Amino acid sequence: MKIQRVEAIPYEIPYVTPLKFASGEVLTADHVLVRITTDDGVVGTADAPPRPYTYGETQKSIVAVVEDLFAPQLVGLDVLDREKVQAVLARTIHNETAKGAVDIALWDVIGQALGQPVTKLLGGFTDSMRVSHMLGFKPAAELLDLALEIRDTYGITTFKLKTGRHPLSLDVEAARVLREGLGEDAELYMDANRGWSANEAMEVLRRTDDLGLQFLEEPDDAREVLGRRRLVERSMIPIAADESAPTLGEAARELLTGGANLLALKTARSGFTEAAKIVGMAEGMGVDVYVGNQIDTQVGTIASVVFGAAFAHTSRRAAELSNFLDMADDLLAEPIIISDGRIAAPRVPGVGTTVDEDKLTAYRTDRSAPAPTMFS
Ligand code: MUC
Ligand code: MG
Repeated sequence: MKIQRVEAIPYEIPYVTPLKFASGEVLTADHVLVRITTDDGVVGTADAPPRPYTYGETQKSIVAVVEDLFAPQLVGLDVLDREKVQAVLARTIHNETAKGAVDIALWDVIGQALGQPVTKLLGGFTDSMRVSHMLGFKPAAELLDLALEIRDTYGITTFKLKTGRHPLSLDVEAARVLREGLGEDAELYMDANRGWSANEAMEVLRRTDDLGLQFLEEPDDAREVLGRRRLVERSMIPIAADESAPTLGEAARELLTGGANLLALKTARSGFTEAAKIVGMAEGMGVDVYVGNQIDTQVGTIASVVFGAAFAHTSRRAAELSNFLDMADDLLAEPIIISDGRIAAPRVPGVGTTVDEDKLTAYRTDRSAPAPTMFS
């Protein structure tokens, strides 16, 4: 079964609740849908969410890299020759989100061709994932109201608080208000998206010492190696690498040089193939991982569920799977259901990323389409 066509379709869906964090803000999902069609008509799908402020990829760069650079090298390859595909992608450094989407779309093809859910092909460990919800910058009282609403509506009891604000007291106050309002049983952790210096992060850790935070993600710029190492050595809670470790090699480097002792895994930027290698490495080194969120649509989220549920190591901790709730609409044909704080892994062959074609026609921006209507 050979790859016949690789498409990268830009589309835009607005956010109802924009997400603001230390390194950026998301008002519109200006993503790229990647589609791979085989010579016998199987179509694999994946979502690529550009995060320009973090990785430098844009919607335009993803379309260009997928269609102009990767597609000519991929067309004609057998979909099961996975290492040949990886060699094509690995030849070009960076562009992780474009590569991740190509990889996931190919896994979708493979699952459909074999008539098996991809979560089973990857490992088949469990049938659902516990959800963590990510809270962006807001005044502390609003954050608590939102968290309580999410908890009461969806049964979610794990929250990631976006931090990295100045003055630091805003972050500390938000964490304190959430802990007091959500109670001791809620799981709370912070992600500063490099917004602090290492010493500022130490100060926040000191001031939140009594709040039972699970861990701290990307507190400072990991390239300032000595400051980060000092922080990891002194912190009582794990320090997680997110954007400092998007690839297998970078994850290895951060763990071995003392830049982190916990890893965020994002299928949007690692695909399934590289993410699985990171899981194996982390497991061997006694390092926990958790499935993160690149501010994913439902198409991206279902891929994260498929991956997270496949392995014991990824399903241990709650995964960030609910920020599609902030969007006005989505492309996934069967909307994701969050029930009792969990999302079920699809049982259908492939990844389960079937797209609503009418919505795609309405939201894609590469053709003159009818004015987007909101679908209910
Ligand atoms: C996160 O964990 O940092 C914000 C930017 C991005 O790439 O992902 C999000 C969430
Ligand atoms: Mg992060």
